[in-house]
Amino acid sequence: MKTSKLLPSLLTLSYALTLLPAARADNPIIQTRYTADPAPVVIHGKVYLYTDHDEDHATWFVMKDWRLYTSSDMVNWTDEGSPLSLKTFSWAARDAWAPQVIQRNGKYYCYAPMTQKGVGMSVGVAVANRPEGPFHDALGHPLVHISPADIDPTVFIDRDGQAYLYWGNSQLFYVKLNRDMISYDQKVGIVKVPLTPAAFGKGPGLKHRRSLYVEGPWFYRRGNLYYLVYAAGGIPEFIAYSTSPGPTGPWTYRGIIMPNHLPHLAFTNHPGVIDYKGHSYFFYHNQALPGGGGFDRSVCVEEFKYNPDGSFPTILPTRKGAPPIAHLDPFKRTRAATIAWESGIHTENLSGAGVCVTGEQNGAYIKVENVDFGARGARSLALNAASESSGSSIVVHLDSVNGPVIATVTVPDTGGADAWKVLHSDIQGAEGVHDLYFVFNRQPGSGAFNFAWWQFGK
Ligand code: FUB
Repeated sequence: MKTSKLLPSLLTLSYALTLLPAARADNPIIQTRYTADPAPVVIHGKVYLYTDHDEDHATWFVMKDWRLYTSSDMVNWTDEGSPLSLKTFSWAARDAWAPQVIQRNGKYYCYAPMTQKGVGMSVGVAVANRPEGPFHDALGHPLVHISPADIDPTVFIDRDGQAYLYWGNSQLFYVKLNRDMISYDQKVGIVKVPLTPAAFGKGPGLKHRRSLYVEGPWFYRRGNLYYLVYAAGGIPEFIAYSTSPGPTGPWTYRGIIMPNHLPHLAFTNHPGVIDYKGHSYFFYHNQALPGGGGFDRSVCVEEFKYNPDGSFPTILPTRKGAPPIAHLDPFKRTRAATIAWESGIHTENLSGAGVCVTGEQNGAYIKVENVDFGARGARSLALNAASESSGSSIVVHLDSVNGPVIATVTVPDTGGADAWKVLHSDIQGAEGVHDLYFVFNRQPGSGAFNFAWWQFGK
């Protein structure tokens, strides 16, 4: 868990200079944990972003659980906790690597690779009644194990109802899934997709004129064109793509989407592509957070537009990421774990209260972006907190961590870190659209303090 944000350096400065001045999301979009291998999916009008979780201070891929974040505006991301972990699969030994989730039959299926005890990397499938989970192992054994490199599943349902699962490192395999989504047509078997250099055309390259499939496939259809976006070229990886007139090829190499050798990128990269509310988004990971590295990565997002012929533009990583596409309504209850940017806090799933925020340090803060108080503004604030000592407060600022103060909510000793109390404050001066900063004012030696949700009143 990180306690400070991007370190000032010349490298960071050049990265920051790619910013646009308008309000935009902050990359990496998740700061409370190291996250990798983004798997976004739109469900019920919301973006569900499943990720891996790199453990802190890792010197190899040390990954034990998967995490979920949701957003309706692409800038504020709500921590939904961990919907599944290695413990979900009795046969798993380690390596909770790149998953993908899809909806079918009123259920949610998560395909995830992990090391099978005594065997090697295998792909499992877990099922849930809600996208938030909890997910349960659908089979009690792996769905596929055909090679030592069975990683990075990507799943897709075509318009005729046929589902496909692609996966693999160095070689890309696929099977046709049956309608139950937890078995596949053994007759078709497993076919290698011809994504070898010999099959490539002359796609527009930057440093590379040819590509070589490595891993991280992301498979989808747009109109009549089928896309495979993937990590390519060896280490450090760049993101390339191929297209096909059908779900099983023939594939044509189309070029590089995100080059490598750029500031803050990790030696791996991993794509996730969605359309949401009329916009197109490219998710990837970098190593930009403090303490970050090839095994402590962080998920980012950029908005892009397809070219008229369906090809991708080159997408470069930016510090500011995608712009907001909706205002956040402050008059609805918002979980404190809804965060555009933070400093010095961590999130934790507390029984009875869901994922909450803990501000350990004096001055720790949460930024919530693009909040619309309307012309008449807000007059009151309610927030739900639990504290085992008195003397702390949450100070609410507009537009910056030192901006105008609209509320100071004193947090009493509520009787314990799990004894929740709704606290109230009158407020003034919150009209129109603002970023909100909830700043934690902590007394030295004060005890545990948790923050569950907030809501403004008119
Ligand atoms: O996160 C572990 C592995 O690194 C993934 O499976 C690959 O896609 C690469 O990102």
